[in-house]
Amino acid sequence: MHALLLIDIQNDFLPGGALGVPDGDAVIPIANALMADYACVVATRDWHPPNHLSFASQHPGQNVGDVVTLGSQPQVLWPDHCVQGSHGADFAAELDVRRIDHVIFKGTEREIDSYSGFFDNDHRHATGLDATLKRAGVDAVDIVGLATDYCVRFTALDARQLGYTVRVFQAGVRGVNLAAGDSDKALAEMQAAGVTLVV
Ligand code: VGL
Ligand code: ZN
Repeated sequence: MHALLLIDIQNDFLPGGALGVPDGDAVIPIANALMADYACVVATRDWHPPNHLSFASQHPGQNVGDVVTLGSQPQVLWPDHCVQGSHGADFAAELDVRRIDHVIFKGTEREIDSYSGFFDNDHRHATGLDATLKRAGVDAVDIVGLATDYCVRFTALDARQLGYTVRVFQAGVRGVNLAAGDSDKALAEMQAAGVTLVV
């Protein structure tokens, strides 16, 4: 059984948002069109407390784009984004939320980020996504959303590691590209891990 995963299609990741992904709004019509084809649609939401340690604002003297260590992982520092309950954390207004069956919140613990929809970046705590999919009888996931080089990438890699068949719709993802080529590198990494890239 296939599920469609909608990764972090939230206001703050759209152009003009706090962590706006270039052309990020292009994924919305693709997500809306795909949803009709799936019996199981699961959306993730980046959902940070206001003092989340992925925010540069929590590290005096550091700037957005600097890298620190959180848990055991290198952590890029971001602008404040997707704060729990804020407009920026809402689903994009144009997203057809009526077709979403399950919502998974991630990045909720101050001390560790969660790029993957399945686990925090230290792989210590599960978000419930794997359990939700297993309960629904899902063995294959198709992925669209934001951002290619962060949350799409780590969700796809964890899904492969958990044994799912994984496809990423290239037209339905967009990347941050802090460094030029990051998204292409992420797609190549996913493909090397057994993810099928659907053009
Ligand atoms: C994301 C950076 C920080 C994402 C979330 O959804 O890809 N990127 N938080
Ligand atoms: Zn985040």
